[in-house]
Amino acid sequence: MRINKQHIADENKNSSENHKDGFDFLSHQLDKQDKDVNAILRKLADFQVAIPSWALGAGGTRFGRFSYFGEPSTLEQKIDDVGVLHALTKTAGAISLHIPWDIPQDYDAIKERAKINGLVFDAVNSNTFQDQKDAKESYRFGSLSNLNASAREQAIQHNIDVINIGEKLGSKSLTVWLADGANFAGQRNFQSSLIHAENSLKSIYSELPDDWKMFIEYKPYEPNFYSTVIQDWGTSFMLANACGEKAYTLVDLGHHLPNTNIEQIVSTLMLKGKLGGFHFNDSKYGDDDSTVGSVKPYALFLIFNELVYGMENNPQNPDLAWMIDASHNIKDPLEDLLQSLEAILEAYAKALLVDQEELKAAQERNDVTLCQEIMQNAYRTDVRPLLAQARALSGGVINPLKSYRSLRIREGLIKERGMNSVATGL
Ligand code: AFD
Ligand code: MN
Ligand code: MN
Repeated sequence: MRINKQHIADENKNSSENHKDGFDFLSHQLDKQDKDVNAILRKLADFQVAIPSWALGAGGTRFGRFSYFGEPSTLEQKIDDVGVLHALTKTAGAISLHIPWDIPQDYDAIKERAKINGLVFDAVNSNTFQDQKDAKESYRFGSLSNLNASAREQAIQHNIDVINIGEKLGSKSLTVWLADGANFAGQRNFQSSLIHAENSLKSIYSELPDDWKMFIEYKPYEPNFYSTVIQDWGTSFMLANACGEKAYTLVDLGHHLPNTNIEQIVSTLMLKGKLGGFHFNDSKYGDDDSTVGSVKPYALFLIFNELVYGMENNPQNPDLAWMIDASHNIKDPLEDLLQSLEAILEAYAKALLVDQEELKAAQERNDVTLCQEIMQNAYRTDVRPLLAQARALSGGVINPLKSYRSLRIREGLIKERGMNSVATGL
């Protein structure tokens, strides 16, 4: 089902009166605080978040997987699903593919499909955490850090193949996430694992096209439960530096131990010009498990405050690649992604409201109370009318979730694909 201009216009007609009241009130308040509402609206409208092809079906755990009805079972259908998100929000203008789950059969047709939906191809993701059918070597004991040179070479070659696929689609970056590590103490020598991982990453990097970037994710645990080769931002940063200027660290919100100060990591990486990408999700215990902003919305705001500061003050850091990296077990994945997009834009808008000059002055006076007040005043502002206004001005709907339901999108997808379609991926 494709959402057209008429659908959007009809939807907005129903919500426009309420929205206008809310927006007029808020913009009046912000005017009085000397905020440039139009500049904020432009920034919100420009902000594009990539949707990963693996977030469009239901995830699962080792205990089981409950498919969601009408899931996309082909790459074409996944592109259409992101097209729905983008038509409603005008914020999801890119798709990030996972290889080999999403290898295009017909490149021209896939590119055309993306174009019709207003999408570009974001970073391509390699997969050396699962054994592939007919593969010569197994990743049971690691991929880029495997002790067996032939397994390492296979994993390196896979990443090069992924770059080649991405080039045909117009992608400009490769994201590497390594599952490598150890399940048991004493299983592996930490130093040799790291040396192998570094050399393998350098081999991949040497094949990276000039105008590409390589993003290196880190993660403290899972699927290995004793140690992970690239366990934290420091290790990723070190490896990115070892590779060269086109290699960057990627921060995934779900890849931190409890209480890690992620905003400080963001700030440090941007100061050093090495934050390349960002994966949004939220978590209580594990990885990718909750909707963005649903558990720790204030932490998300503090992270955005550093991102905004870095975007304004760190020209040494490149434009960031934003992506939602989520995997949900029971919700309608598209509804979940709509909620995530809203939470991201909300945190961004609030961070844009922080008065940086006032904050700096309060910090210089060591007025700790005022510093906290400045942050919390911004955070406590209900910015949702700004988001709705930015969307409506860009041709999206005022209330995406409400419209998703009233346009009966999921019902349409079930009719098209059936109740029991299954998305490829994990
Ligand atoms: C897993 C990893 C990581 C990665 C994604 C795609 O934890 O976040 O980005 O798979 O490979 O979620
Ligand atoms: Mn990730
Ligand atoms: Mn993850």
